Amino acid sequence: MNKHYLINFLPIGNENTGYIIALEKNKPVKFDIKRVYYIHSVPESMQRGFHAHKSIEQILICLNGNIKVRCFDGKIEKVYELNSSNQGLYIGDMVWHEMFNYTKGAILLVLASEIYNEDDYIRNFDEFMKKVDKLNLNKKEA
Ligand code: T46
Repeated sequence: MNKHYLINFLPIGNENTGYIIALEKNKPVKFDIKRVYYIHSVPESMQRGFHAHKSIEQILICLNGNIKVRCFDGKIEKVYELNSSNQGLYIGDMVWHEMFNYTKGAILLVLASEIYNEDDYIRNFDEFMKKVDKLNLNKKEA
C-alpha cells in the first residue's frame, strides 16, 4: 500500500461564486482528525521536516503559494509540488518527509490523526532506515 500520495478534493462552487472544499471523515479523510496546525512565513531558503512519524498520519494542504515535499517510505521516493488548495498530500506513518522551496506567502495546513507527541517523531535518518528496513523484512517473512 502506498504511504504517500496526492488526493484531489472536490471544490463546490464556480468561478463566479468562489469555492468551498469540505473535508470530512471518510470524505476523503481516512482518519479521525485530532489536530490541525498550519505553517506560514517560512523563508524561501528554509527547509523543514526531516523526520518521520512512527504512527501519525497526516494530510498536507498548501492553502497559498507553492511548497515542495520530498517523501521517502524506505522504498519509494517522490517530490511533490503542492500549489493548489484543491489537493492534499497524504503522508502515512513511517514516511521520511522534507519540506522546501516555500514561496513567499506560502501557507501549509496540516490535518493530523493524533495530538502532538514528540515521542512519535523519528528525527534521525539512520534510525528511520533501521526501523523501516526491519518493518519491510518482517512483512516479507510474514
Ligand atoms: C510534520 C510536518 C509536516 C508543537 O508544539 N505542536 C505541534 O502540533 C507541532 C506540529 C509542532 N510543535 C512544536 C515542536 C517543535 O518545537 O513546534 C516546533 C517545530 O516543529 P517541527 O520542527 O517538527 O516543525 P516541522 O515544520 O519540521 O514539521 C511539522 C510537524 O511538526 C510535523 O509533524 O509532519 O510539519
